[in-house]
Amino acid sequence: MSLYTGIIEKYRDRLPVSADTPVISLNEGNTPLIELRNLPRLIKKNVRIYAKFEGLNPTGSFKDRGMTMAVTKAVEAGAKAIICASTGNTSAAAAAYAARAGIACFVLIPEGKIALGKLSQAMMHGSVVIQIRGNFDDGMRLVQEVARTTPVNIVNSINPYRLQGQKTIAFEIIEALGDAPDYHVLPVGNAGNICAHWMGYSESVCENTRACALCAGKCTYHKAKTATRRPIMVGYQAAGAAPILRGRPVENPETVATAIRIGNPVSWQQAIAAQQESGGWFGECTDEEILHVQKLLAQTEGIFCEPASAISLAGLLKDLELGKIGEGSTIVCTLTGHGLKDPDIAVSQSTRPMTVDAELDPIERVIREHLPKG
Ligand code: AN7
Repeated sequence: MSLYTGIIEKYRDRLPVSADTPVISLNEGNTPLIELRNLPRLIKKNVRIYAKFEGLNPTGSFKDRGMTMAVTKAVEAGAKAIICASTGNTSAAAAAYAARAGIACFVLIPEGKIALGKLSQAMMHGSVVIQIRGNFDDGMRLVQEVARTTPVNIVNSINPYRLQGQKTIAFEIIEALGDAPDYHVLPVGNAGNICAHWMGYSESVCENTRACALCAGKCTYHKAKTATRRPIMVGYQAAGAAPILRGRPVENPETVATAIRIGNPVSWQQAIAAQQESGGWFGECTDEEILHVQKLLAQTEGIFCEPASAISLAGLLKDLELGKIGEGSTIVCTLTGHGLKDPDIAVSQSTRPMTVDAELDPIERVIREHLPKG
């Protein structure tokens, strides 16, 4: 029998764990890489676009990859309680993994600004939910302060184990494609994930030569590696929460994509380093663009991601249109969270269901009205 048992077991040789580490896992990772078949045709571009659908993780977002590592290491160190500030997904993952580990979990969330699905997860898994009259950045600051005076282990991405776990997404992509893609596009909020992706890609290529110009793929070190190159990294921020693009913190970030409603990202400098080293860039999308593409993806490809995830595709479509990403490219797009996380957004922008009498006639009429023509 060979059950898949999560990213730590799978990539144990590339993660900071030992044989005695008590692994806390919900079998996260191993998410599908889905080729978008209809969108490239629709936009008339000869490109290969793959969606890495992280919404299919146990709690519905990529945060599970980081949380299995952070909680595992916390438990190994004897922690009895973890804490995080969150726009929603981190708190959902922290709550679930803490429950699995049998330890306490405290989450600080901005009052009224996290999606219903995420709030329900934190509550259902029994974490102590503290809503603050402030935003994520306030919460992040308070978490760091309170961790100095109380015995709680921070599981935000300033905890280095988080990014260690999240880097495994790059390992899976390389395995699936046989090498790194030309471009990797993703949303940027607190900016940890773009750094984790870059770390994962970087650890997969020959360190001596990076592009392997010297060894030409022949040295032993190179042979132990899984990729011959690294992708160009492109990160997208919401127009109302784009500190990296503005070059300064945004005091009152606002966006419909509440997951990335962050004005002062913790991993700002490392994210810029990843962008520069890879030869990539940052871009921005309006709320309108985000919601349009969320729906487009749901209706042309059958993939339902949350608004913060759709920004990666919204930005990609713009950059393809501008020619910044050329024809013939292979692009991977991280869809960071599931659309079910935010049912309010989905319902508010979709056609209302109709109500009819429980009779054959009206139903038949509706079907005839809506059948494809021809
Ligand atoms: C769906 O949950 O910061 O740039 O507290 O939930 O690594 O922060 C969420 C972030 C993208 C941005 N997509 O990733 C939190 C939190 C989704 C997210 C991001 C988040 P980072």
